[in-house]
Amino acid sequence: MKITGWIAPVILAMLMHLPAPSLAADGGTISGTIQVKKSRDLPNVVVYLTGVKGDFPAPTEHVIMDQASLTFKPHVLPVLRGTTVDFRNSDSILHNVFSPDEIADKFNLGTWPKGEIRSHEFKKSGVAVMLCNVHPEMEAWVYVLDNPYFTKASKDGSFEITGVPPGKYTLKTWHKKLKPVETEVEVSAGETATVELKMLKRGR
Ligand SMILES: [Cu+2]
Repeated sequence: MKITGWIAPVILAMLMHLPAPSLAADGGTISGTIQVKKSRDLPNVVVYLTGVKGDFPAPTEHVIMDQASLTFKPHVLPVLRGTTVDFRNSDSILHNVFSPDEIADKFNLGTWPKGEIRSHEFKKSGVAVMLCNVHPEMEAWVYVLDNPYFTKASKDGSFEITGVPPGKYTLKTWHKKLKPVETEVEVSAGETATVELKMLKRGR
């Protein structure tokens, strides 16, 4: 799979309402491609940087995770630490949201009807599973990150992180079924660093 030009990931990011990191004045760009065996896994791959220095205040804007057609949407939601996620019920039946994970403070928001929202603020970094006690098949993941330099891969495996302060970082990936991979990346002001990654199934 090849990068199809810079415009494709940008348009996809806009369509998918991915978090847009604020543009640092002299930032650089990381542009990459991920290869996996099953391409349907790609839109659920989180790509993020570690080792970025600085304070990143919690966003004031809430992020929505919808419950529609008996499905959490999106299935994987990366957020900056301190983000409040609004869980909306868009179905005509009752849903619940809870998480057994410490990262999510083991919250249980109860059960609520269509059109209503209940919220949780994610204060710890790491990954937490979201479940519904009414529908055991419902499952989603919130990945809480320490800095705003993250994104999700596009359907074609391409991704782009912009406005990255110049420096050397470790770029990491996460997917619930795939082994995480990481690579060192050096970012220079006004330039684009390219990376190519391959993710294999966990347990190999
Ligand atoms: Cu449900």
